[in-house]
Amino acid sequence: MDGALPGKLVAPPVIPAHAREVVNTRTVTFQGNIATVPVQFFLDGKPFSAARIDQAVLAGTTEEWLLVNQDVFRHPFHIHVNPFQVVELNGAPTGDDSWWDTFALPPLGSAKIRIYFRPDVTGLTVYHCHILPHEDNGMMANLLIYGDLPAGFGPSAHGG
Ligand SMILES: [Cu+2]
Repeated sequence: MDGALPGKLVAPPVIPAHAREVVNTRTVTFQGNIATVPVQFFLDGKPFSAARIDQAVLAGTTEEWLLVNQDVFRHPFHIHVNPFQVVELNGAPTGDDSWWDTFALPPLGSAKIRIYFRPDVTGLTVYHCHILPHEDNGMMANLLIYGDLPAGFGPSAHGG
């Protein structure tokens, strides 16, 4: 990337995520601790670290992520690059085809989402809570979207 703006905006995928084969599932948990100063927020029990890749996904595939909010606060999940569809909310099917880049997780609730990782965009990106004091105090994680890998590495080598 040379820093130039793209010449056109990217439309959501034509085939909805719920109509695509799910090749991998993951669970991401959201936790908070307001007993500390400053407060701390975690994804999968860990505060953000720039030195760690938390999830690695294969470009061109669809994944289903169960987002579990173990906190008493609402946490709006936000992910960069690829939009997602919410297929279940608190375990109940949504029947909703809307594309989201941010979706509020209810307190002590869950959302199951499907993400189609478009094949033409690879690299490192992030997902995080979209409440600034939460993401700034730990509730963010690194996502690697990878393309071709050397022989012997593939979807079975996924983290998460
Ligand atoms: Cu939050």
